[in-house]
Amino acid sequence: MFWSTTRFRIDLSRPQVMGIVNVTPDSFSDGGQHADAVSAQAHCDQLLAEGADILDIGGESTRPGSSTPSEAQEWARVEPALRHALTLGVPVSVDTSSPLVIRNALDLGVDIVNDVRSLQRPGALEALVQSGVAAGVCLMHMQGEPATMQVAPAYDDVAAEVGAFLAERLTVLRAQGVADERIVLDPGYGFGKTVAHNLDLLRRQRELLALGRPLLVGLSRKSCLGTVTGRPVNQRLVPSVAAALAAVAQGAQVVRVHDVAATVDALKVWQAAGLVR
Ligand code: 8Y4
Repeated sequence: MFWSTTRFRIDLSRPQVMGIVNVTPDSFSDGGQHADAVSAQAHCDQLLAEGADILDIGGESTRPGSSTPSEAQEWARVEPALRHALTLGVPVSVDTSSPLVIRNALDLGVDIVNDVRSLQRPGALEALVQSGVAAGVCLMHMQGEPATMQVAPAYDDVAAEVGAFLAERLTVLRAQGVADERIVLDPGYGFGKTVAHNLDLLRRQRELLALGRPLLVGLSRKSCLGTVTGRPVNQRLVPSVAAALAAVAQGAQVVRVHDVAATVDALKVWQAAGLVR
């Protein structure tokens, strides 16, 4: 299976590691936007040196309680990091729901749009379709909105409902002329899901492959790993690597992670043992 993106046709016969680059203002630094841009660029270089196959760059925090930047602010944050990442020779993904950011990023030549809101914001799908470039796209399931999604997540059958949502978004994109090969699907771990929902979904993750598209998953450092292990967010390296391997064992082709070096090492052991390609 392949993932077609603007510049790269990504071979998904081996697991791909997507490294996370957050460009949100550091409240402890008084260096302003320049310092943020420099540290985001250094982070791109580091993740690449650690073996990242794809870089995912985002400027809007989806943490509950975080304030939403304007679209122009979000673009100002991510633009320098995107420009830098685009020189590094690997596919570059922009993590955004903003039509303005999608449009500008695709004009710049970004390879992938990773939208936790699955292009449901007014104008977002149009921005992708009217860009005139065949970018890749990741469609993710979320129940509710980031500010409130963890208040009372509820499902009759989480795997069935996530699958139905992703199938519907796939249909909508196809109807707009987005080729299947450009699309990957994501169960959206932690987005409007209890720990039990997340674990249920992980156990049944392979069912989502019946939709015919590859799976991208993000479990790295997430709160459900904290609940399972009792570890705070800065001590979740081992839980995160274990979760990434579990997701690959359950059919995921792309893992979105903070800790690229450790994840790449773990996957190398599986590859050496012939458990994955
Ligand atoms: C520490 C730091 C603990 C950050 C948790 C987090 C996904 C995603 C996010 C995902 C895709 C996050 C942008 C949440 N999660 N995109 N984005 N899939 N496709 N939280 O699972 O990393 S942000």
